[in-house]
Amino acid sequence: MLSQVVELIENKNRFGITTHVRPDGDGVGSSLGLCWLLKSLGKEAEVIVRDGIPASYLQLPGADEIRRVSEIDREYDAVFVIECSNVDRPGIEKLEEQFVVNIDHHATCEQFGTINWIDATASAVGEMIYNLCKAIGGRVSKEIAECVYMALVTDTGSFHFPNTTERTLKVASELVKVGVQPSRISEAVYNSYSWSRVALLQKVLATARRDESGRIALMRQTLAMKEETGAVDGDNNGFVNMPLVAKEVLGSVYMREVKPGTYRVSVRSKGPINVARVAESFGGGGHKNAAGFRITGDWDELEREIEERMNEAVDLAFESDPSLDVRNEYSLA
Ligand SMILES: [Mn+2]
Repeated sequence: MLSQVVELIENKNRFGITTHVRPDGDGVGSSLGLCWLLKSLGKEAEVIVRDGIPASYLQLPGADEIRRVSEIDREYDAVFVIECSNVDRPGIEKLEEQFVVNIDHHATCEQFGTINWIDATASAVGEMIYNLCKAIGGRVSKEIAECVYMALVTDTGSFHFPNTTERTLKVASELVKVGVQPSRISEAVYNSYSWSRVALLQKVLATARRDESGRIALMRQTLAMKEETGAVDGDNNGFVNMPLVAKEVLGSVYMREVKPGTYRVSVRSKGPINVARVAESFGGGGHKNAAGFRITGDWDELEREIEERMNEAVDLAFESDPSLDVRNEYSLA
């Protein structure tokens, strides 16, 4: 918990910080924010990751110093592992031999660290890094603020998602107070892609359809689409959310072929519909409204199965609260 993390930082000096493979805004922002905090306290710290950092996050202060490694190759007093469900998620060998500090905001996270600080009420790990900074008596520098703000913006979908709380906005406000320019961070996150994202979106959206109920939208991305457009990892960020702009769509399924016969599936939902359960039933996981899994088999067959589970999830939401009109909940009229 937090007090153990504070004590550790006060008593030790050399720290590594890492996050999951294919790092996202919370992973990179929180890692860099923590790194700036540790340095401001006179500690030695560095961020190490297995994969490359997407271009939008490379604009964060300190991002150019992130070191790519496949195994632990230096001596640390402790290694912070940011938002990982288990110790293998960073994809870094010998990590399990380290003094590991597990920091996450997912309730489903395994207690794999020597110290585990899990706060499922935090919108992003970034919010926890801000709390840590306050708890340890650190100053929220502009660098820390920019990194933490990036984490908040990306994990809350620009403060759209249900994990956005009063506390999230309060923290964001504090970050702006110390110099964060929200428009600059948003530009970096949302308007810094290559044209390949537009080209890929065109092809993926062309496959969008609704199931018979009209409540579930489904989209596909083939390996060929990625090749033809020259798309890179990250170009498809957020595609899964797009069908949800239609009021009548309550759930969205986005299947992308990662190798012939194998698909990464992202599922999204509105309000009380729990798609984490859908993902879990296929061996994956996530949050109530945003989850994912990996699956192998016949594309059409798998899609039908997923479609069925998604409809079950919608039905369950209605059943558990008969007074609920999921459609009307999203109507402002
Ligand atoms: Mn997160």
